[in-house]
This record gives sequence, C-alpha cells and structure tokens, in this order.
Amino acid sequence: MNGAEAVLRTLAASGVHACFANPGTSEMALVAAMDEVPDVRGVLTLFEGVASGAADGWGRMTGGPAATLLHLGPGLGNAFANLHNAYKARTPLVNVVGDHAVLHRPLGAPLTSDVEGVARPVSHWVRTTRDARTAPADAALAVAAARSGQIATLIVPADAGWSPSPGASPPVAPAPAPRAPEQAVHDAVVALRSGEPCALLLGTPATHGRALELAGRIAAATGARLIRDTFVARLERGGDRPRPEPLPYLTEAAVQALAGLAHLVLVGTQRPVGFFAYPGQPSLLADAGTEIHGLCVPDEDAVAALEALAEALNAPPAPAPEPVAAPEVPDGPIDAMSFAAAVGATLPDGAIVVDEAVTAAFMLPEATLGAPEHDWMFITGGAIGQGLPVATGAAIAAPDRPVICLEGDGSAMYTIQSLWTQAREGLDVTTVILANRSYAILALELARVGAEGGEAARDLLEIGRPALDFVKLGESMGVPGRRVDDARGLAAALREAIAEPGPHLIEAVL
Ligand SMILES: Cc1ncc(C[n+]2csc(CCOP(=O)(O)OP(=O)(O)O)c2C)c(N)n1
Repeated sequence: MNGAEAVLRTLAASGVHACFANPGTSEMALVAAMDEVPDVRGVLTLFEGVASGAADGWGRMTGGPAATLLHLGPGLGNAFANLHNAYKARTPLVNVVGDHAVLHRPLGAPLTSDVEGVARPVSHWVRTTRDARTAPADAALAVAAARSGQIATLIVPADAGWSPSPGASPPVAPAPAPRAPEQAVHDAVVALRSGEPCALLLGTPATHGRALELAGRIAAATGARLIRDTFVARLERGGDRPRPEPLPYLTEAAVQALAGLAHLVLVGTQRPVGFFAYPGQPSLLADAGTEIHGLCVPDEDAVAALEALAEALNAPPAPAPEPVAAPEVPDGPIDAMSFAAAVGATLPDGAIVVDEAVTAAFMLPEATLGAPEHDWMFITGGAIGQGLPVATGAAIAAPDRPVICLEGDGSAMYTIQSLWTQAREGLDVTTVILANRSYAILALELARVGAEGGEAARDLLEIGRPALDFVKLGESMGVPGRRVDDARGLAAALREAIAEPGPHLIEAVL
C-alpha cells in the first residue's frame, strides 16, 4: 500500500466518508487510491470554492468532517473564501492538499508556493506530513482536530503519496470540549434571577439540538429574551422549537434590539460586534450599561453549560410556542416581502434552507416562523459565494431532505459551477436566484458609510449589463430551470420544484 491509500483508508476509518475534490498532478496517487477505498465518496467540483463550501455544508449537517482534496497553494487559495466561512462556522473539515515531492519543492517549479502560509488564516491545525510513513498518522490527527470543531489542513507531498507505507492508522479520539467554569454558570444564575431585563445570546453551538432546547427552557423559566447571532451555521427552527429573535444585521437596528438590557448572557458566542464600522456608529452593539456574562465561549461545551444552568434554575420544559399561520402569497411582483411570503407558504417539512439571499432575505425570518421543522444555514463569515456550495454538500449529507437554496444573483456567480455537481450527483436542491441585477446591498452600504457615488460608482454595483440568463446557465450544467416574475408564480414554481426529485433552478426576477 502506498502513502496515499494509507491516508484515504485512515480518513475512512476515522469516519470521513465524503471528499470534495479538484485535484492536479501532485494528487494523482490520492486520486488513484479512491478506487481502493470506496468508503470515501469522491465528489468532483469544478472550482475549489465549491469543494470547500460543500465540505462546510456536509459538516454543518452531520457534525462530522468531510474532506476536500485540493491542488497545492493555488487550489487551496481558490478554496479560501468558503474555508473562511467554514472557519467562522466552526465546521469540522479536513483539507488534504497536495504539494510537490520533497526534493522537487526547492527547485522553483511553477506551482511551488507557501502552502502552509495560504492555509494558516483558515486552519486551526496545519501540518505538512514528512513522508509515506508519517502521512496516515498525521491524517488521523487531522480528523481528530476537525472533530473538535476545527479546520485541519494536511499537506501531502506527492512522494508521500506514491511511496510505500506501512498502512492505515487507527482513529485518534478528539479532545473533549472544555467545560465552562462553574463561576460562569453561577454568574449567569445570579443575572437571570435578578429580576432585571436579561437576554441569552446564542451563537452557533447553541442554535440546534439539545442546546437550543435547554436555552428555550431557561428563557421561558426566567422571562429572559432569547436572541441569536445574526449569521449562525445551523439554526433549527419550526414546529415547537424555541424561536430566538435574530440579532439584526444593521448596526442601528442591532443597537436598538439590545437597548435597555441589564444583563446579556453569552452562550457559545462573543459579545456582539457590528458587521462593519460606520462613521459615527458604535462597533460594540450592547449598551455600555449592559453587564455581559460569558456563560461559555464557542470552544466550550455549550450543552453542559446550559444543562448546569437549567438545573440550577430548576427550569421545566418550555411550553410550545403559539402557532403562527403560513403567510398569504400576494398578487403582484416579487419583492423582499412577497418573496418571503412565497417561501413561508411553501417550505416543506424537514427542509434545509441555505440563505444567501442578501437584501431579499430581510423578511424571511418572520415569514417562515410558522413553518414545519427545518434547518436554516447562514453565511457565517460574510464571504459571498457560499450558498450554492453549502447547499450541494448539505444535499449529499442529508439525501432524504429537500434542500432549498435562496441565492442573490451576484453571490450566485461566484460559485455557479455548483449546479454542475448537483446535476452530476442527482441532488435534491431547489435553487432560487433572486435576480435584481445588482449588488443591491452595496448600493445601500455606499450611503451608509457616507460615501457619495456618481455614475462611475453605481456602475461598479450593478450587474445587469449584460443581463445574466440563469435559466440557460442552469440548463448548460444539467439543471432544469424556469423564470418567474410574480409572487404567485414563484410559489407555484417552488411547489413544483420541491415535489420533483433532483436539482431545479428558479430565476425569480425582482
Ligand atoms: C468574497 C466576497 N467578495 C465580495 C463581497 C462584497 N459583497 C457583499 S454583498 C455583495 C453583492 C451581493 O449581491 P447579490 O448576491 O446580488 O445580493 P443583493 O445585494 O443584490 O441583494 C458583494 C460583492 C463579499 N462579501 N465577499
């Protein structure tokens, strides 16, 4: 067995069952090993940003890592933006990046670069393995690092792949998440019992599963407000689940939402900070007079901290929230309001929603409040081009659930190649492209930062010249599509696309 096969066998033995790949010559031994290790499903992507985003989507849905297979520094660099989103999401993910053979690397061949340097800002764990003997042991360590919510990047020189290896390494147990200090639980109890206005602010580790349920119980028992970070990796919603209020994206709205709180208890997150700085606006969003209590930081065990808090407060199960009727879809054109109504009226049970709708997303949380149980995934690191790839990875991870990707037209064009992978793999993804033919959010931001733009500035913010034809783009990659320009037509198209298996595209003209 060579080093490449030993690495792949180690990944499989450690529970890595998908590899989103865009390989090159230095990864050929790893490519060849795919035939020997059918437990790892190789999925070809036509751009590395699709591979990294798809691995993010997989990790968000399964809680375990997928791998990417990338080609030296340039391939890893192409994957960077969506690795950044995955890094912020704390998604478990293993990058396997090929490099030149050890003796070839110093010779200045064209693809030589500082691969570790490219990896570092988007990796918690980076290692260049030495040879075919160390490669499988390093692969096991990479998976263990990933399993504790990290991005692990393993760089494999080509000769470590093609040389003989003693074989696969056994899995390495991940380090358990550290427990929040008892004092932090005690401080939160005192704050929540103070009778003063309190809120729990939930970050990614607390917006699904047992943690969300416990947070709902604690809020119901104490009267504290339940708020969530604006963009979390995975929010479980719908049915009888707790309904944390979203912290608004706009600084002034977020400041208003947090105003008047005496105590803010942070659960798996940091103190709230504006997405950007704006002249004359604060960067820190909570009132200066609000006492901030860190129950647990993102690395710590949020479930254990919330269990301890719920027990100390003797919090009973939370009552089911009031039912909310599905919205009526109005007659007329598609705008943020009617788009949200069409989504709210059609969202099926068990859906996975990937939200990169940008300015069209503002009304979605309210319009989908009464929907059946579903997951909602946000753009965690603000780097656009994540929606289509994350939807692709989520669909592979959860093949029995409908995936609905709500996608701005500008954002879609970063990683539109995802559609090809969706068609090739036969994935059940319905993509709605919000075709407003502009970078609308940037037109808003231009004014908000106090910049004055004329015609030349506006020209950099509109994408209608020439007009993009998403139906044709989809069809060229094997995804059937249709164009709609009214809200009821959108709702009908959504129903049809969701009912029919396989990928579909709807170009919704705003
Ligand atoms: C990787 C990356 N490049 C650029 C940006 C800046 N940016 C933020 S939103 C945006 C345009 C989004 O356009 P679209 O998806 O059409 O949504 P709209 O604003 O029109 O609602 C851009 C270019 C970014 N956030 N990330």
